[in-house]
Amino acid sequence: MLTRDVEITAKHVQHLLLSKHVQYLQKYAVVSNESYEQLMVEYLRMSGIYWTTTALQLMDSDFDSAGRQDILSMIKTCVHPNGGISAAKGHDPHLLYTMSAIQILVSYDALNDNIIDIDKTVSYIVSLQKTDGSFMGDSWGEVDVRFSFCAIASAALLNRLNAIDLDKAIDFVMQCNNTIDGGFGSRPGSESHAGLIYCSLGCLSIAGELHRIDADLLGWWLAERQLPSGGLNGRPEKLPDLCYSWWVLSSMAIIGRLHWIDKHKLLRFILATQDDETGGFSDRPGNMVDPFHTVFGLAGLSLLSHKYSCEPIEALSENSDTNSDSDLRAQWKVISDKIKPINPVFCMTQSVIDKTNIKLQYLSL
Ligand code: 7TP
Ligand code: ZN
Repeated sequence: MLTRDVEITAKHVQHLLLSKHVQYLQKYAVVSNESYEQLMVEYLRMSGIYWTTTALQLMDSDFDSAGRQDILSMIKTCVHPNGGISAAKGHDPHLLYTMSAIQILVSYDALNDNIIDIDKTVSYIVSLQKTDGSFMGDSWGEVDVRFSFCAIASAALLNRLNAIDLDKAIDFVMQCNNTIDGGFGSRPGSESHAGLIYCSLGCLSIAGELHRIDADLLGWWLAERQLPSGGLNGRPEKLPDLCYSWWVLSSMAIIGRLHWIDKHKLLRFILATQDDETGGFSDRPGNMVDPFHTVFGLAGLSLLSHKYSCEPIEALSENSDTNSDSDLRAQWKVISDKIKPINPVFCMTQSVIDKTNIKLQYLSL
């Protein structure tokens, strides 16, 4: 079978460029100064702010209180009379940006600062649930298991899970489960995809319904996403992409099978996607960086360095140690010291989730 992959060489970056990433992201965090990059991504700005601020929080570099106020005021301009939140002022509300805004507000401990009306936001979420339990992303009506995750995770962060019909919502998520590979697609009968598996497992973890999946079958499919380069793809025969370090790893962490991938090879791939001039991470080595891949690169490193409990692969490669292997090994301590633990369901710093009432389920082997 043909394998589509990239090659990682000694020329690629092999250590974490922490301060470069902070510099890169701080440029994006400034809401009032409409830089060229920001205008380019106006249609997803609320998510861009969530990616940027979460990445900075993971590196413990989010002490800019002026930025916090600007961001809270910006969110206020995106709240619609129906309770939904849009990507930017004047755009239509959508569950995607409603969730991003809620994630930002929770991480800034600003849920009760009158930026949003929680009751109205909850009724917006409730209004998008259909009779089969699925959720539409907005009033245009597209249904996707991603929107189930946005709805369930948002309701949980607002401490109002009881407002939605969770049993029916989970029944729909389970209809998206494929018995052939244990994965999940966007709708019943759709092909499995790592991003949708993450969304589905997030729903099941919040609902405490993870016993409904075949974790060994799914864990096997997820482990098969790792390519010889060490990078992960989102489904068979696709190129590796850094953001799948998050979608696949967080899924494996939720089902207690994170140690089924080779963490050293993946570390080498993730480090190689950094840009040593501009800072930030890209999808593949040498490509253009963006805040999206930057947060998921850092989040993947966080999971790998804090959550990977068994070390069978490390033990195996111990005797074939070259100089560059031991340099790479030394990076683990730097990474776990410099990047805070991440929550695998919400992709927010674990310390923020610990302050909420949210109960999450995880499987163990
Ligand atoms: C550059 O082309 C795209 C393609 C899709 C830009 C955005 C999208 S997307 O909105 O559908 N989306 C998120 C996404 C964002 C970026 C990006 O963000 C660039 C700059 C910024 C500033 O904040 C880049 C890509 C991207 N993608 C596409 C992608 C990811 N990996 C490979 N590709 C081609 C993902 C996409 C879907 C998405 C996934 C998760 C999520 O939480 C929200 C949206
Ligand atoms: Zn990607």
